[in-house]
Amino acid sequence: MTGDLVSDLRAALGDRAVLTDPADMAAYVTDWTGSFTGTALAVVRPASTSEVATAVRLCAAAGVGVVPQGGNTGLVGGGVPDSGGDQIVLSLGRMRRVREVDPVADTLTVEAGTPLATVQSAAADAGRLFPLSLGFEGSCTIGGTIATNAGGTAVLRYGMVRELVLGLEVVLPDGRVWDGLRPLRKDNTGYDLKQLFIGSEGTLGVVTAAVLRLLPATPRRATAFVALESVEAATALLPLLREHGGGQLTTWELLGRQALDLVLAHLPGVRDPFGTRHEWYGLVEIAGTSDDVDERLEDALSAAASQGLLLDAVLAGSPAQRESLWALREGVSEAQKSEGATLKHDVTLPISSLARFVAEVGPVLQEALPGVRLVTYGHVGDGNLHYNLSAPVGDDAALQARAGALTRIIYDAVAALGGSISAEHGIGALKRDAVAAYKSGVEVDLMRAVKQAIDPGGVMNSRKVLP
Ligand code: FAD
Ligand code: 2HG
Ligand code: ZN
Repeated sequence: MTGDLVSDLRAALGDRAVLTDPADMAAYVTDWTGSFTGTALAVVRPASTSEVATAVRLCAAAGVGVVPQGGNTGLVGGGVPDSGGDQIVLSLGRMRRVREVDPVADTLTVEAGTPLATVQSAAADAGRLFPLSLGFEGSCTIGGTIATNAGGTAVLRYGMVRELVLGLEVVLPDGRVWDGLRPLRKDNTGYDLKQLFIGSEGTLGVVTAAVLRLLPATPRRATAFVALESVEAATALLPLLREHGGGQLTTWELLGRQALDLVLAHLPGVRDPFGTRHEWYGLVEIAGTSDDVDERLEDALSAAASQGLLLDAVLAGSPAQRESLWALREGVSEAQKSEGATLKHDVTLPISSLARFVAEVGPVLQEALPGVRLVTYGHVGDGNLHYNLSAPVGDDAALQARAGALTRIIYDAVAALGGSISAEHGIGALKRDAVAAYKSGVEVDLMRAVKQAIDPGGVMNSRKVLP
């Protein structure tokens, strides 16, 4: 049966669109973190929406599951197959056309496999801004960011992907195409179907194209890297930054010393901007169209210093300096990966509880695994921490042996403080089983009902997200 499927896919899409050689498939069956590796019947690379529809229809008829994949930069193992070897990977990598830029509607229509950086450039070429911004924007696809409802470093101002999408084109699990590719700002005709697919991590359908909102360009950027005494200082600074930012505050990021140490140890060409060590650092950016962004930032930092919330600050005086400050923040994932075994926890809490969370959980983790390194950083302005752990120096095995217990300590503390175990990376395979423990029974029932209604045959990425 499945041998027939591969022949049918080849006949319909062409030989070059269907990979079965393990060497050709290798890059598609292991994720960026290296923690998730599986096997697949085939990797299918359609070039158009109708080819996606054909591939999904053939898989559904053969009873074979489909794992959609964009740039394979996801951090929860959602875009790679498991070890069952009975699914196909459907890569959107060949669908990378910008279909339309509409200056009147202020929208951009793109195919799902378009890299995020290409979307940003297309917006810039039109004198506008597509504000989604994250570390691997050259590699991740717009379809992947939609499927995960990605966040990044400008959520504080512009919101998550969910707020940037006006319309979607989706291939459904039975191979039909839902054409919701509309640029409408207002459409109150019942359930907002596109929002079901955004953040569904490929479990309800394959996103093939999207209409995206464009925003005013922000050519003037004022950026500072600051030293802070505590997480409390970082959260106390937020209202000040907001007040002085005057609606132009775009980024407020946090970095613990351990995170900075890893960046300084592993990334070439970076340096500590301060002469002395500090416990915590922040990266702030105010962006707009006029030069007052510099003044706004300076005023905000002076006010913060006079209230004792700031220990030191470096302002970027040139684009090159801005890049080097951003590199310290954006390099953490890569640096932590180079350091060895990592346990990722992309958590979110009410902002007012972040400091308490960090103060209370750290000592409990140290007791559970002496020497464990707390690599804490993230989007503090959104209440989102990447509360990642690295193994005690030279002892990756200890971290792996205690992984379950350490994660439970963190998730229990998050739940007790009213937070969520995934802020922006999703559930995928990594957190699938935790969902049952940390979402309510009603929520899990509703999610299952949606899955059953749209994908009763369990074709789409069915071993992910739902417990
Ligand atoms: P993939 O990894 O290929 O897939 C991700 C999920 O979406 C999978 O479940 C997959 O099945 C599904 N999927 C992919 N394409 C489609 C499609 N067309 N239709 C339906 N389902 C699909 N995330 C943030 O939110 N904020 C960050 O700041 C951030 N920074 C990152 C930094 C680094 C260094 C890395 C490696 C990742 C980062 N991420 C961040 C993770 C983030 O989720 C991804 O980078 C991005 O959103 C995924 O895009 P992708 O094309 O690589 O998707
Ligand atoms: C970031 O904010 C990303 O840098 C990646 O979301 C976080 O690697 C991680 O855990
Ligand atoms: Zn992040």
